[in-house]
Amino acid sequence: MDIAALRSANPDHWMKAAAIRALTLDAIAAANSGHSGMPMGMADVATVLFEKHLKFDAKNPLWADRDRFILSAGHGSMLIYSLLYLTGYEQVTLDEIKNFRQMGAKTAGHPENFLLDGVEVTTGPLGQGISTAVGFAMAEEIQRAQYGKKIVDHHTYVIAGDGCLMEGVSQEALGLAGRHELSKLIVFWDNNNITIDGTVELSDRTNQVQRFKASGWHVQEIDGHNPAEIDAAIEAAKKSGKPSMIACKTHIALGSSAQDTSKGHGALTDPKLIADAKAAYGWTAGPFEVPAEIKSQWEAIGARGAADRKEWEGRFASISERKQAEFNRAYAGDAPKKLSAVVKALKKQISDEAPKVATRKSSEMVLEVINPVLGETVGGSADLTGSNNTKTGDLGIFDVDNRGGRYVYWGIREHGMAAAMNGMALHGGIRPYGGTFMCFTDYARPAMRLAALSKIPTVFVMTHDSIGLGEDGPTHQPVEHLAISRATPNTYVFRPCDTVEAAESWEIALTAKETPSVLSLTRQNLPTLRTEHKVKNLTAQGAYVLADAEGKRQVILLATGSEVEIAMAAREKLQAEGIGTRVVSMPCWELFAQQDEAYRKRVLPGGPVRVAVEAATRFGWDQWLCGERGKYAKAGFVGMDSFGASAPAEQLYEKFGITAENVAATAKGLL
Ligand SMILES: Cc1ncc(C[n+]2csc(CCOP(=O)(O)OP(=O)(O)O)c2C)c(N)n1
Ligand SMILES: [Mg+2]
Repeated sequence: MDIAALRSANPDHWMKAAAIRALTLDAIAAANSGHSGMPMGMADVATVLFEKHLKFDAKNPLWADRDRFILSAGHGSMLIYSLLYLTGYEQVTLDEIKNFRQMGAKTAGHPENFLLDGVEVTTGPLGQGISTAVGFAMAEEIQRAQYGKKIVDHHTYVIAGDGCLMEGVSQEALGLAGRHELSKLIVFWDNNNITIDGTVELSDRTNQVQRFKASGWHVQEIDGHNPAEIDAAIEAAKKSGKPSMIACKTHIALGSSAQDTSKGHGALTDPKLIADAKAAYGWTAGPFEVPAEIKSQWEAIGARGAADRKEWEGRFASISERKQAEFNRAYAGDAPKKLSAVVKALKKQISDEAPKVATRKSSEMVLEVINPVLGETVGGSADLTGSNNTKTGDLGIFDVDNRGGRYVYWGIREHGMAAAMNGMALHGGIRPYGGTFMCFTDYARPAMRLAALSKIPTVFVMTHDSIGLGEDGPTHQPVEHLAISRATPNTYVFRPCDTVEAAESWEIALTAKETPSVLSLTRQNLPTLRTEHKVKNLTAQGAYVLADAEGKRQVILLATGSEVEIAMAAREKLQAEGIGTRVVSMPCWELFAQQDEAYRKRVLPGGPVRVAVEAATRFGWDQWLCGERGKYAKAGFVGMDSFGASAPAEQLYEKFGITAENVAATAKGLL
């Protein structure tokens, strides 16, 4: 690579890009960790993108109509931190660059969306950024249909590496973007042919250009160090009616002795290597120094969008006040007042009518009243629409010729769906929910974890939540998935026992601002247990006394979802024998854990024996079976300790002993 020739061909461009490379080297040397090669390789692409194309205003990073820039190759975090610092984002000071990867710094090892406004997506787990970006592009289309091009008209740009493209989820993302002709999605592939173990050839020979083309993308191949080619390619990508991939041939760790080798992937900290690389760049400034002239050129880039933003604000002010308020409300993630009113009305109706339905059907009944008053919901399912009951009448289907459609046929792409839903929520203005079978939580898991970590209130509608699904058998019967979901920090796991609890769960899920929800719903019918109407949302307390003991309280039965019915039947048996028994419904452990100790002790007082019943593994239950202050109550558990089996649901409940008789016997055995 003839660095001198690159320098002399475009000196202005070169020095701006060199600032990224130098800051990257300095910050990583100071941290003694990080990934130098990727920012050094992609600095030219990023410079041209920010200088000539990206619509942003560094002083107003959350401007709703900004272009979104997503660093899918999140290990190259110094690329985005350098860009944010250079262009003048206030949150990224030089001190932040100097404190890269240190305790309390906003410049974390990998970019985290909740630490910095300029970071749209938390990335690092390869493949997530590009998949999440698909949701951004879909959200943009939906919002444009709702508010018009003068209010919503921006691009989503992604930098993805070899690793992002090798991850399976990238194909789910590609297929979706191609099918929906998401023409405002533009992906730069950092085609450096290097990963950690060596060359890409060690593990892959996929022709990425053909793969993207086969998936319906517009593809260009360029020299990723030639600013004119980069500029022209972005220009062409913007004009294309398809999503665009620009394969940028680059050199990892450009200009250093580690160039084009896997050694260049990680932290380059050797002082001589750094000095030589800077010399090759013609960079004479000291560590962390950016010459004033270069910094001011970058700051001018950061201010370039200010005029655009002002014009946009003028256009925004010209739409009706009602529309403005609606837009701002949806962007803020605030639910309309009507939400609670329709939920209450439904609860009352259900308590009166007491239907016997599966909670997946309950969920649909709730969505039927919520979707019309919450214009920002976007529903969908990974090819299980009729099973997940996620589609309501008024939504319309999202498609190329119906961008306003609020229902997405995600196809058999649980992971891609979950990531894209995260993207929709992060874009702003959209409340996504999507369904699959609870068992396939596993297939969506990496994006569900990122939703929790990134504080995204995505709603995962997981139906067929136990052996109660019956004949499809153990491949489809979750037993460990509640535990996995509950083990994830910042996640609400709702397992409603009837339609009233389902309505309450949805209300909480759709008003949460920073917490994703998992709705665990049955295939089999359940009776309405909340037959006495309560205006208050009892699920918001996480657990509550559904039926109290008559006489001396000797037993507390704890249950969720489909097993609350069983607990109620066990209570009848025990009461008939004069054993005072309380039933506690626990639709959301996480919310119960958040209640004050006094409430928790009122619901679960010490003394009585406790038996939990749930058609899942015991894992996690001991925190509730154990008394407050760590003293074990006499406790039992009725549930699953193996995989299920293929048979009708009622027979399975008998076979695995999840019956009222067994619950009552377990309690009596403890007395
Ligand atoms: C899902 C996932 N698996 C593994 C890793 C660890 N990892 C970080 S970067 C990397 C190699 C990525 O190669 P590439 O995207 O080509 O980046 P480059 O070496 O070119 O910077 C790996 C395996 C990760 N971050 N995410
Ligand atoms: Mg690579």
